[in-house]
Amino acid sequence: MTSKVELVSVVIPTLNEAGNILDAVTTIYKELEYPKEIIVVDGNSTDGTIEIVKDTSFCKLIIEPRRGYGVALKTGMKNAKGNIIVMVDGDGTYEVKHINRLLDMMIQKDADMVLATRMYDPNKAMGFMNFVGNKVITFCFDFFYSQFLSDTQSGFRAISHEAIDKVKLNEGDMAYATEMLVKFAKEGYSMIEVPTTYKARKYGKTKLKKFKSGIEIFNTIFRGLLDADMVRKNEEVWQKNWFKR
Ligand SMILES: Nc1nc2c(ncn2[C@@H]2O[C@H](COP(=O)(O)OP(=O)(O)OP(=O)(O)O)[C@@H](O)[C@H]2O)c(=O)[nH]1
Ligand SMILES: [Mg+2]
Repeated sequence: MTSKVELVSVVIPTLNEAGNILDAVTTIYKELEYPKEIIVVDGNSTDGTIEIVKDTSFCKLIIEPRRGYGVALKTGMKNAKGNIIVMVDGDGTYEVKHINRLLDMMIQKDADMVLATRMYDPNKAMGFMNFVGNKVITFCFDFFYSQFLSDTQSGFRAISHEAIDKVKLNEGDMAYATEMLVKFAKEGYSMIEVPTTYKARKYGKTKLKKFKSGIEIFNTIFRGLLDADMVRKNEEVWQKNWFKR
């Protein structure tokens, strides 16, 4: 439950995002209407990302040499001081100017997590394979965990710091984002969405290995079901989340 925003820690993982990161952080710095800190967790980029972040006066830079999207986010969150954490990619694909929507909704609905969904984007800019993969994963997640999400693979989320500290996350790469949803569902934490748009990557390469990540994500979803406690909690979670919508 999040009834007040004291400080927002924006955590941004980057690996060779020199053409994207400055626009992302300056937009967040200008647009975010709540007290904030911006933390960039870089995986030792070689394209100038580190220098660009250092040149800004308002970003805290952490170098995390260990590989993995989840590893980077975990390191950033460990260093976050805010009662709310916003995670978002530094790759220019998310409309970061929508950041206040997530926080406003978090307060309004007293939610534990608010995700920005890209599934209602009128421009349908997401790649076909990513769209289909996301839909299948999201259907399985919603079905098995009694949730109502439309974009489980969104990496743009506002999260209660207290809640994320209570769940233990083990995934080091892209499945980290799904493991977070599975563990939040198990705890009965509320997760809701606000709409955003999607922009195709203009600079750099994707680090997403579709096949490897797909297997890890499904593994995470099905492993979570082995916990018998989940079955008992499902009805309770469904009721709570349905009425929060
Ligand atoms: N620090 C760090 N950041 C990473 C690592 N892998 C990916 N990232 C960053 O995490 C974010 C997500 O990675 P992306 O390559 O955008 O993956 P994606 O969002 O699934 O794929 P596209 O947006 O479609 O390209 C980006 O900002 C990356 O730069 C890593 O090993 N270390
Ligand atoms: Mg991305």
